Amino acid sequence: MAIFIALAFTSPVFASSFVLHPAGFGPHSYAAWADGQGLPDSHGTVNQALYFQKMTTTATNAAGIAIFKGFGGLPSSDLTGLKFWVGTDGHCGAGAPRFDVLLQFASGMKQFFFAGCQSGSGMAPTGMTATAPNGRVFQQREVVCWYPSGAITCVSSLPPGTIVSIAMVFDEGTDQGVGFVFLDNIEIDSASTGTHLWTSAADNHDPSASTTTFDTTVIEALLGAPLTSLYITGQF
Ligand SMILES: [Ca+2]
Repeated sequence: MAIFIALAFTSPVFASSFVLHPAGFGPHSYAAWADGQGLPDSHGTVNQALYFQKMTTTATNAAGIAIFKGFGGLPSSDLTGLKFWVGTDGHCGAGAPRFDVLLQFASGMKQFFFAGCQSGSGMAPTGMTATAPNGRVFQQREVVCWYPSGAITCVSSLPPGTIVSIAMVFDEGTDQGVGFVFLDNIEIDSASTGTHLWTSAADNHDPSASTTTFDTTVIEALLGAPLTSLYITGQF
């Protein structure tokens, strides 16, 4: 409990801004904006995509991760849509890349709810595809249901609770697939704050936060929980 309290008071403050923080932990694993790899951006002509990799075994404690700030404190019902465009040359597995929403219930307990890229794992194709200037084909996928951590049944909506954090996690390694994926046009739809779309690092309200962080203290503060909690079954 002391660790939780300490993290709460050392959290970076980006009040009323919506920020995507690329990050990574463990060997050969990170997320970072990559020039020339994605679909056209809303600002400029760099055609960035958000690259995730885990170039090691799945069992290794490592992941590429991106954490969103600005949604903490909103009720779970406020989250009306989560989408991204995934490069079809990359890994789109049951568990990675995935959206992870951490909710806190009235009881004070927290739980992760996740939706994996692969069809049947929480996300599904919308039917939209596009080819990037470099030739990479992207397919849009959206969250259609959520797996409460530890559960085997996908629920159609999040239960009542308060959003602690939203993240994307890539932790399936080279034994599960190619060990990387390019994502673009990452979209979070909020009933109260509107549509938030990241086509490149330039869409961040805090561009200085677009540089990949490997500081686990910072990552855990953004996540609102220890990294080990990503693998806890049930509530904690
Ligand atoms: Ca882009």
